[in-house]
Amino acid sequence: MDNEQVAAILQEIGTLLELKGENPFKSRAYANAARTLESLSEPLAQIVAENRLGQIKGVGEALQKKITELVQTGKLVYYDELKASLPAGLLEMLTIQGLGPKKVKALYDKLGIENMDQLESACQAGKVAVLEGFGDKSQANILAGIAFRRKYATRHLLPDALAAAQPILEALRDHPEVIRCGPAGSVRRHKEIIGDIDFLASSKKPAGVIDYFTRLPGVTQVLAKGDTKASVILPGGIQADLRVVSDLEFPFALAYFTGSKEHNIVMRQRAIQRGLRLNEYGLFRSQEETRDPALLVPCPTEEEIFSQLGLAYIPPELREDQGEFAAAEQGAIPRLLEWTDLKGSLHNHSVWSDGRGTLAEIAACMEDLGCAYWAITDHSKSSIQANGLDSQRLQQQLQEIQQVNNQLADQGTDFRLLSGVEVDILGEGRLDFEDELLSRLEVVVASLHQGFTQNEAETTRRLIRAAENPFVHMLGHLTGRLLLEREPYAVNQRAVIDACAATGTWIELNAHPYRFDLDWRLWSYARSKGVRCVINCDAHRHEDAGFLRLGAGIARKGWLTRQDVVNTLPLAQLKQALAAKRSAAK
Ligand code: DGT
Ligand code: CA
Ligand code: CA
Ligand code: ZN
Repeated sequence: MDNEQVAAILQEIGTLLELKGENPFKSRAYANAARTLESLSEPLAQIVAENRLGQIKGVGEALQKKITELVQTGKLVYYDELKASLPAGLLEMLTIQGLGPKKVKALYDKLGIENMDQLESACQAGKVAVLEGFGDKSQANILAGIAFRRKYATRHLLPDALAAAQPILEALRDHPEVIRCGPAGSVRRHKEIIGDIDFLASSKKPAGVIDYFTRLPGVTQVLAKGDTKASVILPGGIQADLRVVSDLEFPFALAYFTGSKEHNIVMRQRAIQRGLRLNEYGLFRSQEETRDPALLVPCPTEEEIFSQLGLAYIPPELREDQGEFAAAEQGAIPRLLEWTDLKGSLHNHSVWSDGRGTLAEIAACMEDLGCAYWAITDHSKSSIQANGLDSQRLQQQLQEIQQVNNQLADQGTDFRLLSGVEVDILGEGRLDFEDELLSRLEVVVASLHQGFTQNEAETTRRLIRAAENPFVHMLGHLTGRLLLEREPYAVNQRAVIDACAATGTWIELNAHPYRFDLDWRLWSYARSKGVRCVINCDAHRHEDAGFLRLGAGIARKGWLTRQDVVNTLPLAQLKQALAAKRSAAK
């Protein structure tokens, strides 16, 4: 068990003890110890092995025993028993706004309420209002808090969060008392799923900025409001927090609130190793926690903070503690892909299957957006629900693409449509079309759209067989996941990546925000195997071209550079790249 896991359990023990009504000093001791363990610079396993737990401040004998048990066995009998002694629903009740351990304990002791549903019924029956320490207002607040939790499931797709954040950021930039501002948190790190939006601003008059923020159009509810921070609900039910700091503090607060939490922990450890302390207020020449301005190491920008800690600048997308520190120490952070490097998308649909635009409309629109090419890869015949093309219609479409391209050439335009198909991968990895037909198409994407229920070995075999076909350029949306809707199907992704490496097959990064598939966490592995990425819109309408930008952000999270991404190539080179696998197979 690593330091973080041990810290999380100690933290939870503190909460459970509070719920049991134990001595507050006891529960606080656990919470404090958890914080201390989080910022340790060496693994607990080593400290335990060398019998040095006693040297850590705030870790007495009883805690030493428990930490040792956790580190050595991965379990703690005391914790398991404590947890079993209370209903599991109590912890969930703590997530309701305004309900702390004391109140949850009172509700449990006096009314026997064990979970959120029971709490809701009790409130509706008026039983909570009459309890000592509660009252009508408190009961109404609890009901509102429960409704809120239900309605606003706290996970949102990235583009929804970006769309909600955009007008707020513009409004903040317009405010005369705002010096610097920007997004932080998971939005700035370009995570595929967002819990809440975090804004940060610097100002000499924070209270005025907070007031302005809570009154902005689009703020549907104010959850909390103080002098320097506020939480609100934006359209779509997304929660947004704003913190306002001094401009001196801004870079430190930005680094802190950008996270991730895991990344921050390593940053703090690095500071401690250098005899410094890093927190949201600054970097201080101090051996203990402080925010004393006299001890501050001034850093006008985030770059300077990294530099003080012996690191090259780490782009926000990489701040996940996934190897960025080793790279930044050696000055080996790659120059990441920019979305403007992308020249077009190689997996898109038209009215011929389930898309909206005609071929001529798509060509005009994508040319206008500045693309160099756009592949038309409509569905194949087995995708009946998506109006998939049979071989005859596909051949008609080929002719129409030729006509559109001829017209483009006559107009002296360099933009071209590319012919193609998104061919279904059928049972045992057979494809929906014969090789002969595939060989006449410029771009072949092979995707799984059916038979998800099969076991992992079978699905993996199907994908590998598709990759082995010399006419398949790339595998589409490898895991079939639909974020917040459908789990990925069981597939051994690394085995498929290995097969793509062996056969010279590319893998799609499907940039549809429901998919972002292949996941960013796997691209480092694919890259290490020499597998190239294609960032595709899977466009069904013109607006979907905007997915290229989102996909590029996900590719950046996957450490990808321009060289790793096929559709950064200009048309002539792309055509060579498309020909390579086929000629190698001859
Ligand atoms: P989200 O909102 O779930 O999508 O993810 P984040 O990363 O935006 O998380 P959030 O909003 O809870 O907090 C924003 C950042 O603040 C987070 O990435 C790191 C920092 N932060 C928050 N709480 C802690 C903490 O307990 N310890 C440390 N080290 N950092 C924290
Ligand atoms: Ca957040
Ligand atoms: Ca937050
Ligand atoms: Zn598709």
